[in-house]
Amino acid sequence: MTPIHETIINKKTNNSPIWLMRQAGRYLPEFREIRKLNSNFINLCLNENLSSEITLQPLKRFNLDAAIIFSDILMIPYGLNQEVKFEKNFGPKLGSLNLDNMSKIDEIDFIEKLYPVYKSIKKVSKDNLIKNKNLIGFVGAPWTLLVYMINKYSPKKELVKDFFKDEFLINRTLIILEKFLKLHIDQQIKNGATVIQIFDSWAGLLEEKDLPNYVYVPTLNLVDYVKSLNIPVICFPRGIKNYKNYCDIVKPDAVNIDYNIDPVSICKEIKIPVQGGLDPKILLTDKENLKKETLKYLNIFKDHPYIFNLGHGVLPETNPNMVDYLVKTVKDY
Ligand code: 1CP
Repeated sequence: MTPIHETIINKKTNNSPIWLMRQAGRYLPEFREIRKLNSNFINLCLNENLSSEITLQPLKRFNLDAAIIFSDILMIPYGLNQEVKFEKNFGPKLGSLNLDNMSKIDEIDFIEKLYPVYKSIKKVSKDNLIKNKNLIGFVGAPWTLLVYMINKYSPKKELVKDFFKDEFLINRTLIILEKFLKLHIDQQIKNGATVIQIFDSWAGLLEEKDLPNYVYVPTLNLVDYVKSLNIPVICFPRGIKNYKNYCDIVKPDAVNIDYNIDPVSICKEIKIPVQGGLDPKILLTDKENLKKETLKYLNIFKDHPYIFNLGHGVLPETNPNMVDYLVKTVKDY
């Protein structure tokens, strides 16, 4: 059994598995090298030779326990025929959302459009570097995808004023998303993903009263689906205030915490395996501070099933030597 499966399934403590969100990405010079020659991000995700190579890049450098497939949560709106572009220094930009068009997409067309992603997963799963390690497949949670699809760009600043105006559009989109997210999860598993992570990066935008409708119910449907396929599922409801409520209702196999939540109270309140927490900005400081903060999380969770990770993705300005130091600190613990 892999170290991550030991932690999630057997609730093993003290074996310190580690992987990092955005471990494949712009902080690695070997990624930037490929990215420079491939200005279209979607096409890069759809190039199975390059995306599988990028997926394995961090495993060549660091003693990580998992690879996460190089793709993006916005491949789903792309697969549903909404235009998706990534603009330099701006982020994602989506085209208009056409419900009639989206309602007509059938499963075969969708799978065909995203086929290179699945082939890339298959390729990585056969590589020697992934032996006794996990290959993490992922999806965006329905709420976070809805945010991008309706807002059309990152809600970093705010949601558009009339975001909730068209209830019919919102409800229909959530139903369509559920269907195709299940399909996407299924295809990733069929091609070799051994863990699924559900990213709800914008769960923190919602008021408590709206969580059942937009976060709990749609995510629970996906979690139950992954469980039915006998694959562990990790949820990351970034920015929510009450992780305990979330875990009690959604019941993922493990939960990733963000860096704003107090890990001591999480450890006390939450019984399921926990992942992550360390602020990625700590990797921008110095080794002494990184070691101190890393040991803080390891000590707090030393008797709890715990997978080391960050409280959000690795920042592009991170020095790879700091990532190396982090992985070694965790492995030496
Ligand atoms: O070179 C570049 O400009 C591309 C930057 C980049 C990368 C490396 C984007 C654009 N996506 C990715 C890969 C990616 N995205 C992965 C696989 C690699 C890995 O993790 O190692 C994963 C799992 C994601 C998931 C993702 N995409 C999320 C959920 C996690 C999170 O960061 O909160 C989200 C919200 C996205 C949307 C997205 N894609 C890219 C960007 C810059 C963003 C965020 C936009 C925003 O701030 O709203």
